[in-house]
Amino acid sequence: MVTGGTGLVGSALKKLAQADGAANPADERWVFLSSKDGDLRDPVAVRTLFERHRPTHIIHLAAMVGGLFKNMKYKVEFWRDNVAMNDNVLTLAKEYKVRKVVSCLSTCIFPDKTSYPIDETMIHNGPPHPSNEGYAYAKRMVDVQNRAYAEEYGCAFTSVIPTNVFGPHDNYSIEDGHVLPGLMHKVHLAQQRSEPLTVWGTGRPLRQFIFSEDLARLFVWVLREYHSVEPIILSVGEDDEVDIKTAALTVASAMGFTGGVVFDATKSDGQYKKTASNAKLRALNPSFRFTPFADAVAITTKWFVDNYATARK
Ligand code: NAP
Ligand code: GFB
Repeated sequence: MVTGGTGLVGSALKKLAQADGAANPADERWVFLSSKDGDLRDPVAVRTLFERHRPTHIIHLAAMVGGLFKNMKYKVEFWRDNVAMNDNVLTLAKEYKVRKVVSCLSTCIFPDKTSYPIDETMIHNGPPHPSNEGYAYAKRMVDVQNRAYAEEYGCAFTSVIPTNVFGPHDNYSIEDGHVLPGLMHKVHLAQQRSEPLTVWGTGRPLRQFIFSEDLARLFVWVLREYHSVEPIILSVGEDDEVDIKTAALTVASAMGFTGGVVFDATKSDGQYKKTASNAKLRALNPSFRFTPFADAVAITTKWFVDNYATARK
């Protein structure tokens, strides 16, 4: 059972799980949930879902999610909604004896004042960047819950820590989305209006981006092959980190945008960097290969333009 099965990550997972010739064992049945199947903030709705589906394994993706600017605006809701969803899912997973739960943290929840590269042992070593402290503390509690359920009840609950994700089926909202989908939307509009592209902030912050379809492959690997309660970072390497300016120019190039690019430094840069190490992943899954960033951006921008009418924006 995949909660959040209709979002950016869930859609990539659905494409993988349902791909022709997917290496799924014959007895494997995947269920992808959206909020229309039940509001996970409501314990009664969650119980109804567990009664209906009796999941043996759960990939728990559902969350209130957004970029820097949405996080700055709605810290209360980011905390309350995510704490409620996470507590309901883990409580029922224990009650229904689910064999494994893989939940989702994020590299933005790590301490803001930290040494680099960040690794999995550093989650609780200090406050997160204030811009997303509502989301970050809610997510950090999943790690605490996972360890508590393992110690007290022997539950096989674990979590992954993806870096910034992008791909088809993202939320392309300029106000509430993440940087890459926001820039794709802005480039599309700038082309239509013959205007320059406005990049928010200075363009100097650094980010590691993971393609949603790569992340989906890693989720299936974690579900089947990773058996620790400790979180594992799922990210491209430190060397693949790019600054926001480079990311913006990569999007513009992929979309054939030739207009001007301006930087609105009155808008927040947010965290300057959150450079994460993927050494643990590389050690456990040495053969995994990431899609090159420019190729993944090209795939995503094509999807966005082709599906502009129906894309979340
Ligand atoms: P997304 O595109 O916003 O999708 C969110 C999913 O959660 C949707 O399927 C949504 O259902 C569902 N959902 C939201 N509120 C719900 C509720 N109250 N009850 C039931 N379902 C609800 O998010 P995403 O980017 O795929 O993120 C998936 C996971 O990855 C999240 O846990 C997020 O924290 C984590 N993550 C994301 C990023 C990133 O850059 N995107 C980075 C690190 C970690 P509807 O479609 O019905 O609204
Ligand atoms: O993806 P993003 O919104 O969130 O990236 P974070 C924000 C960075 O991109 C800032 C710059 O440096 C912005 O100034 N930026 C430039 C833009 N142009 C744009 C634009 O058009 N839209 C947006 N959104 N940013 C988030 C966390 O941090 O990371 C979330 O707040 C989540 O909780 C996510 O975990 C993965 O990478 O800064």
